[in-house]
Amino acid sequence: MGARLGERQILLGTLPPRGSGREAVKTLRIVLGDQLSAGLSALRDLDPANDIVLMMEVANEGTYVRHHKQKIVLVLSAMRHFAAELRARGIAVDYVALDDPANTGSLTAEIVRAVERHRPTRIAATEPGEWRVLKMAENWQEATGCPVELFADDRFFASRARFAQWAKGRRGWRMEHFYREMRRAHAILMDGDNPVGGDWNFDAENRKKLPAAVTTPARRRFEPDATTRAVMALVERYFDEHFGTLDEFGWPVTRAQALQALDDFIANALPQFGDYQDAMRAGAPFLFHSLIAPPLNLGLLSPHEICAAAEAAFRTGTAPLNAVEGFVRQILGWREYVRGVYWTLMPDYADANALEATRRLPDFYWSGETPMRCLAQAIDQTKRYAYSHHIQRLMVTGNFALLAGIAPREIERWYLAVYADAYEWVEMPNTLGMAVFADGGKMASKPYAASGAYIDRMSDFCGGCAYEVKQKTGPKACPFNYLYWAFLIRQKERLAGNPRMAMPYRTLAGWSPERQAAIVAEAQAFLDRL
Ligand code: FAD
Ligand code: DLZ
Repeated sequence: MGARLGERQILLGTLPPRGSGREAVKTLRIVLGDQLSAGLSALRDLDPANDIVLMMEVANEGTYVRHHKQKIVLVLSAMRHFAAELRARGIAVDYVALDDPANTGSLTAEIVRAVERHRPTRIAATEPGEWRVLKMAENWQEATGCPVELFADDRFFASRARFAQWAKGRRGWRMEHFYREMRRAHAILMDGDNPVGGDWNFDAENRKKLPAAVTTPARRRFEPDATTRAVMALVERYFDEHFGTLDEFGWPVTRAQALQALDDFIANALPQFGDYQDAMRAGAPFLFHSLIAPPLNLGLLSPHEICAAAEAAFRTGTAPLNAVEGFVRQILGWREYVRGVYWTLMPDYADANALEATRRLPDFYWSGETPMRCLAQAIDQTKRYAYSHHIQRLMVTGNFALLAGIAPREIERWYLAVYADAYEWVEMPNTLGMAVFADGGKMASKPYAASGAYIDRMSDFCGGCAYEVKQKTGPKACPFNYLYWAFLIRQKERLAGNPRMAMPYRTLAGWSPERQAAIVAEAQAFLDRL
């Protein structure tokens, strides 16, 4: 007992004697870094007398895209805490640390080594959350010579099959339709057969600008403990060239901390979540958002308990319906919907490029050095916190990538790298489908393209910007303005027939060919300078 996690060691449990009559079934149970849930399907029916849990810190999972340092710290620290909790329950955990000299750096090779060490009767694992890792898992039986049982990941409201059944035969998929079915199926915010409050959606109340006089609540962040600090040192050593800084690390790394973060959100931010969901303010990264995606996507919280906590806040009168419905829709609706889209459309989805965008990602996405203040703010927050909220992702960094025609795969890899909550199953549809319309409308009914006026309306960014948001052309004009119109002109054949794009195309129809050509030329000159 008492081994440091720098070493690989079985701490508890005795291996059954070999060749002594009836051999007990010995299962090697694999827990990946985003599967940190006590009720994980791979851990069900675990026999503490015979089974061993295998957890592996491997360099490849940190580098297949160069993840933000905070994301790697979060995953590895949470893995170490989870292993300690299993051990405290008397479960044998074979934990391979990143700096174990024998560590091969890859999941499959580590499983092969573990099978040689333990000679299990079978391997049990929960389906990985990502296509790439699922393909690896499908090879584990052949690679190890040991039978592998892959269990479904049932930590979601909807199984993959449930989504596929919903999607089958539908001409267009829309989140709102799926969400209503989920509300009914799981009896969330329902009064009998009807939605609470008489409407399914209260978004009309949820698009307010944040008045300067409204203060935002201090948020529950967590001081790194000894385990997290040890991982931080390791990450600085192994991943020193990765994006982002560790100074502001404050993410919950245990289930107990994640529950505290959830309580803090429900009590202090949820009541105003709806009102200011789309607002942005310089120097205020969190506003009234939940900050719950990083622990949720690791498995430290379940979506069911989060929705139940939000609904309870409404039922007890501590949060209004527009806030609670808006929040529940993100989790019960969007999160489940994008997972369904991902698994239904992979692997072809990864190559989607309906708008034929080919531009390289500008360097300022990594440095944050740009005179466009909205982008500089969003990227600076991303560096410091591995976080920016949805509207910054969608309407600032995403909108710019859409308008500038950045190649979908480049911007998609950027989103996967830079956020503490980023996993391909949730990030890819949001990027390809929602932010850059690369799937041509599978996810969203129209591109989320906007000029500087939208950013000005929803934030205080434009005030201190080097550009002038009210100017449409000229050297001081906000680049979002001419990029927006040039985008519409460039994509006219593809988008003008979309009824939801009718208004801007009507405006454009009133412009002379010369005016249109001048806008295109100005946008092109800007893009050439990037
Ligand atoms: P809140 O605003 O408080 O929302 C509550 C919860 O709802 C979130 O924690 C999340 O679990 C869920 N949620 C909200 N919006 C979405 C959405 N569009 N899709 C799926 N779930 C949603 N979310 C991720 O979890 N991982 C990602 O890798 C990711 N990449 C994104 C990339 C782009 C281009 C965009 C536009 C959005 C992305 N999102 C991603 C969705 C969303 O931006 C984040 O979930 C959210 O910002 C996380 O912060 P929060 O926990 O404070 O969320
Ligand atoms: C993201 C991540 C990182 C950085 N490191 C590890 C790791 O060392 N070991 C591990 O088991 N998982 C890690 N992960 C999470 C995996 O990448 C994740 O399981 C896949 O992306 C599937 O969702």
